[in-house]
Order: sequence, then structure tokens, then C-alpha cells
Amino acid sequence: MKKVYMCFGTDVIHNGHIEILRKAAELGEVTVGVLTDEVMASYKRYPIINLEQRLQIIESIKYVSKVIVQEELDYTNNLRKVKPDYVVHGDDWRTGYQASIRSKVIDILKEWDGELVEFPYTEDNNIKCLENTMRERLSMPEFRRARLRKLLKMNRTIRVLEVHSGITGLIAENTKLEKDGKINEFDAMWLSSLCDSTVKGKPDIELVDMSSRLKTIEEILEVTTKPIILDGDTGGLVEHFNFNIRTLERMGVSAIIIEDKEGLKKNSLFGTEVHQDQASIESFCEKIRVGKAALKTKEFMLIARIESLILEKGMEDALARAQAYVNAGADGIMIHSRKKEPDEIFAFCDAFRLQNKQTPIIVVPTTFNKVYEEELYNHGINIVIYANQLIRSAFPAMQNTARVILENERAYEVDKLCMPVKEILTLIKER
Ligand code: SPV
Ligand code: MG
Repeated sequence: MKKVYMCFGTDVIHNGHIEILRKAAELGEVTVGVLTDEVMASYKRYPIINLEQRLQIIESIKYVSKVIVQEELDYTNNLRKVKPDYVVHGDDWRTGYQASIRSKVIDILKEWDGELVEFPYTEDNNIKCLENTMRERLSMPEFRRARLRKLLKMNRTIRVLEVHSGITGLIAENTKLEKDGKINEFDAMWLSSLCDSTVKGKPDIELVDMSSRLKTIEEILEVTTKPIILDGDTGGLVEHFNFNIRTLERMGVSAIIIEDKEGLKKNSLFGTEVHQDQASIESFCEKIRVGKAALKTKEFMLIARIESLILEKGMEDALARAQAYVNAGADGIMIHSRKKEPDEIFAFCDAFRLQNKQTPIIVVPTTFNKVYEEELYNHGINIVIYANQLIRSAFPAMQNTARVILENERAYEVDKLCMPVKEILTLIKER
């Protein structure tokens, strides 16, 4: 009996899959490698049903003899274990980001004269509808809200991109690229106060109020499925905070980060160049307790942001606050710095991790931006937020276009700087 290997990265088994499995079974005994939730999340979308359930479903299909777990998009390890005579796949992976995975499969199969067999991929409308239905479910509050906690269990850096509108939401949702056999994409979105204010032409001083922030969130929720982390500034008055946090939870936001400042808050990257007051440990802990008590689910996360390094209050103060905020119920700690080097961030994380292995640490490497995600991970950091790069890159591009039009007194010269009209017309799908 010949051995056949297939990999399954889906949680919706449809007639197309059954058809290809039937053909595979005609070639020999079929082993299916089922992708882990982690790989699924990084390759297509977060799975609606988990690995155990998917293993059970696929195992019960009559054309399948055996299921094993495939821990990477790259087939190499499983292929060397199984040594199949045939790998079966739809022919849809010849182009796009799976093309390099395919070439590698062909190379590995040469080691024992195995063969890649490709069947025409059936893309019918029913299948498209099914996939759309799944995506819609992922965008619903009950699915989306819990996803940040689920991602945190995956033991890797969670990569978060700043968004401030529907269109930036789509960029965070859809931008992905293949690198070293893996798909790189953003896991979640950060609704920055700086960018949400800047895009409205306002300073970052809690002037853009919660109603306006909620409207922006709604706009983003409508066109995306990924989890949202809201930059909640100081959280405002305790008496308002308990209402606002519940609204966010109900909408399907996954987390709010509040910073330990009081009075007129200014942006942290000003540091001590402007007057800003840090809240007392007691009053900030009270805000955390009130916020946590208002929540209805265990899914929503309240993350406490420590401004001690920004305000030059020292490492000891930062560490004492971290401990106090966790004891008050904070589900994560964001430590911020505006130094060019990550040394003080690393010192904080190393010391914090000596006492606390569990609580997620969040950082915003805007100034210490030479540091790679892997290095942050090695210091126990769980979430990395790219907090303002979309608006900072969009602004100079738009300003330059405006200048070039003024310079030439016509728009011909800016055309090469712009997306073609045809593309902007079809950028947003009507369905
Ligand atoms: C934001 O993006 O609004 C932040 C991060 O709060 S920072 O601008 O660095 O303070
Ligand atoms: Mg902010």
C-alpha cells in the first residue's frame, strides 16, 4: 500500500475537501497532518474550532487512515517522519505565499523519490460563502473579545499595529507576507490615543472624548476580525470608567490599557519636557479594582500602564507599582520608555519576571525601535505594539502630494505617487 500525505489547515470541511481526500485515498493510505491553532491563526484566520476537535473530525472521515499534528506551515518535519510516496494538494498553491512551501515539499520528496500530486482546486460560491460566514463569526463580540487571551496562551510575541479608521483596520487585518516558511502578520490592533487625536487634528490630551473613540472603534469593528486593544489614556474619572469599560467589553474590544497619570495628561513621548502628574499607587489601584469589578466576562483584559520611567521616577518605583497593580487585579503590565535603547525596559522586565512569570508584559518600542521582536520575547515581553507608524508614514506622504500639486499647479506630477484610480475604486469590495 502506498503512503499518501495531506495537510489540512481548515476548520470548515466542505465537499471540495472530501473530493480531494477521495482522490488521495485512491492513491494509497492517507495520513493527514492537521495544523495547530497557532499555525492556523498565523496563516489564514483564527480557527473557530480547536485542534483537538479538528483532529477528531478529520480522523472520522472514511478516506483518512491516520491523523498527526503538523506544527509548522513547512511540511519538512512531518514529511521526513511519514516518508509518503505522494503528497496531495489542490493546485491553488502554485502562486502566492504558499508557492515557496510547495517548492520545499517537492525538494524534500526527492529524498525518497516521492511525488507531489495536485488536483484542480474547486473554488465554488458555496465554499466562499462558508468562509465568509466563518469570518463574520470571528468579528462578533463573543469570538473577538476572547481572542487576545487565546493568543497570549500561544507562547509567542503578539504583534499589534496602530489603527485609527476603517481603512487602517483593513491594513492591519490583511497585510501579510511569507518569510522563512512562516506567514508574518499582525495579531491585533491598537487604537492609539495619539493617532486617534492626530487624525482629527487634535492634541493627545484626552480631548477626543469617549463617544468619539467609541465611534472610531465601531468603524474598525465593522470591517475587521482581529482583536482590539484600546489606549484608554488615564481611564478618566473612576465614576465614568466603570461604565466605559463595560461598554467596551460589550462591543467586543479585548483589552484597555490605562496609564497611571492624573490631571491633564500629555503624550508620554514628551516625558518630563511638559508638566504631567503621576497618580498615586493607591488611587490607581482603586481605578483598577473598580474597572475589574464592573466587567461581566473573564475575557476582557484591563492592563495597567506604568509611567515611572517616562516621568523619571526610577526603576524601583516602576517595579513597586507593577506589583501593586497586579495585586489590584491588572491582567497585564505595560511598561513605557522613551529612551533610544531598550536597556531600562529590559532591566524592568528581567526584574519583574523574577517575581512574576505569568502576567503579560506589553511594550511600545517607538523610540527604542532597533530592537527585534525576538529580543523582546527573550526578556519575557508578550505583546509588542507598533503604536503610531501608520499615521506617521501617511502624513508626510499626503503632505508631499499637497506640496507637489501647489508646485505644479496641476495633478499630473503626483500621479506616480498615488494609487491608480482603478485600484482605489476597487480597493473596497462591495460585498
Ligand atoms: C499612544 O499611541 O497614544 C500611546 C503610546 O499612548 S505613546 O504615544 O508612546 O505614549
Ligand atoms: Mg496614548
